[in-house]
Amino acid sequence: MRIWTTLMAAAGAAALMATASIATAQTYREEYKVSTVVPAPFPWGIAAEKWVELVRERTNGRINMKVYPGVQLVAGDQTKEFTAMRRGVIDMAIGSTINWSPQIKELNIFSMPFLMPDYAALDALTQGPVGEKLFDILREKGVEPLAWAENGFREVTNSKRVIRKPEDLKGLKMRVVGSPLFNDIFTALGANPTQMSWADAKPALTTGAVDGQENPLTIYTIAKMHEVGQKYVTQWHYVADPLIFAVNKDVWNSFTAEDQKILREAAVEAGAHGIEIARKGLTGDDNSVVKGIEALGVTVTELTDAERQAFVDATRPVYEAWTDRIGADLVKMAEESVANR
Ligand code: X2X
Repeated sequence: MRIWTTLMAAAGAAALMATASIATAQTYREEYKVSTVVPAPFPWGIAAEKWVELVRERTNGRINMKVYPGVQLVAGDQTKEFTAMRRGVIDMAIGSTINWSPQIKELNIFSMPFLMPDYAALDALTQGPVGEKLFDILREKGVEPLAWAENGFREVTNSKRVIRKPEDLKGLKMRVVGSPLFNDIFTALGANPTQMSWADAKPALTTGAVDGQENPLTIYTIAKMHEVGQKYVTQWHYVADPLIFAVNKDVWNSFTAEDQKILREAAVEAGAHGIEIARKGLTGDDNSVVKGIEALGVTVTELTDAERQAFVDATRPVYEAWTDRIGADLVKMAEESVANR
């Protein structure tokens, strides 16, 4: 009798488990779409591929994700990516804080000119109370944020001349993206900024519709911007854009707790890997990215502290105006995190 009961219990448990796994398989979709702006071999795209790969491995294929680069799910308009993810047109994304800032004004914190002097400052924001606060805000807005990765410190390039002082930007037509904050910065510096998606940027540089742009040097190198006339690069490190891994709320809630954990841990790992390659050749003793750009016949200018200060001063009114728009409390929190890094 006891044996019979045990056998029945075991059979019952097995049946239950089979039902559970069928239910899971039925609720999960065949594919989850992951949006990015650029594909591998940009560090951004590599981080995305790594996430997909780790999740596939660790869920034994239960969660099958696919990267859709070029923000093709929103016809190339990167400033619509966040809204599309919130509405479920996009399931998941690894997005730049710049591209989501039109909907989440607080993400403009990373675009405050000269707030972050170095990578330690950037890390102090993403890994500290500012990062936590931003993740809370994202959660309130209907997505589940999981981890950080990195596009990088954005340097200014152009086809006309060396930029060493604000006056050198005077009259230059500059491609900018995402936030009106960039319009304000470049206008304050005497340039003529134009908002444009990444898809339109390279053609505009090729035809000379614009003279310059700003982007991390990994983007400059991999997109071969020297071939579209960008012969002058100035390392002014004025802002940096981290990337955020996030999932639409309903999609997130459809996963089991076990799978949510896998997704989150894989995002953290893929993000760390992405950050490592985004900084390779740009940190410590390794300046191979800059050397590589110079080897293409491009003039790379590093500013002295005094030269950099002139840009800080010229953009200070913009910083102050945007402190109110972003929220004085958050800006103060960020300044403190930077000071205590
Ligand atoms: O469009 C850009 O400049 C890029 C690729 O860096 C972003 O998506 C913010």
